[in-house]
Amino acid sequence: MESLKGKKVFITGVTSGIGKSCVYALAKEGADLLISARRKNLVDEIANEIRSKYKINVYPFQLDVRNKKEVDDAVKSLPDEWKRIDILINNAGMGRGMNKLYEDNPDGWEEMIDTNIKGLLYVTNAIIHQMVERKEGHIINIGSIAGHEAYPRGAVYCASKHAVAAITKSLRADVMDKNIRISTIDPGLVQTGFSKVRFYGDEEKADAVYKGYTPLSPDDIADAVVYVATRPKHVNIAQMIVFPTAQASSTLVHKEI
Ligand code: NDP
Ligand code: 8X3
Repeated sequence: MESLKGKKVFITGVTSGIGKSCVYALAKEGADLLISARRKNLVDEIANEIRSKYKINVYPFQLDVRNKKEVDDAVKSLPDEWKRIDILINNAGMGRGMNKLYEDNPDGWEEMIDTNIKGLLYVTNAIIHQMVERKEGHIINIGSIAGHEAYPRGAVYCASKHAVAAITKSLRADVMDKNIRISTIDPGLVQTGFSKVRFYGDEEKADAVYKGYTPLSPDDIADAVVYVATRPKHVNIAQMIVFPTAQASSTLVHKEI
């Protein structure tokens, strides 16, 4: 097992769910963390808490991954001691709506494509050059089972996560001679803020997604992230699908209600 002590880990989307759990799990391992999301007040709160609890170095900043200039500027203006990033966790992502394509709101398509595909590309591009130069680094994408299966009422979300899967595979081939690991962790149902965002704030609809079975918790995925990040340098966990025990596919979930 490789230690994460003092490693610089850049994480997007840390104010909720999987990203937030990753912050705490990696802080516990002694990593130094560059943490970001759009809600800067929440990023700052988390930074203060983990600084005092885990005695690690933390660099909090505001970042909307959809904005290429903001992403490039944020990475370019990192203080020297934060410029060398060992691990990037592309976590920021979202779903909008669950409707038949012909009844869906195209505004949500833009948001999903801009965040899940273009945002991931912008952040990856801003950070990978220094990894290529140093011939060292690890990028862990948070994909989804929706990147393996296409389910009804999920065309654009599934398309965005299929894109993440394709980018992950191509990029792995692009940097296999550069000692850079590219991994994807692809969860099934995880109880986070995801469904509330997907259903535009409708808590009843969101809660129903997780009723009748035990969903994954974001800590379960953070645990997987720590596992993937701590393998010996010659070991790349290329892809990891993680389901709750009651889930067998995107559409097969055993619910007792
Ligand atoms: P949450 O809604 O709980 O968290 C999403 C995080 O992403 C928030 O911190 C949010 O912060 C951030 N975010 C959203 N849009 C942007 C943006 N444009 N720029 C920067 N940060 C952004 O959802 P999850 O934790 O569940 O989602 C995390 C990842 O996991 C996503 O990629 C999602 O697709 C994936 N996933 C989730 C599953 C689930 O069942 N929950 C299953 C499979 C994959 P802020 O609003 O402050 O910017
Ligand atoms: C989120 C999980 O299966 O609801 O990626 O799309 S799913």
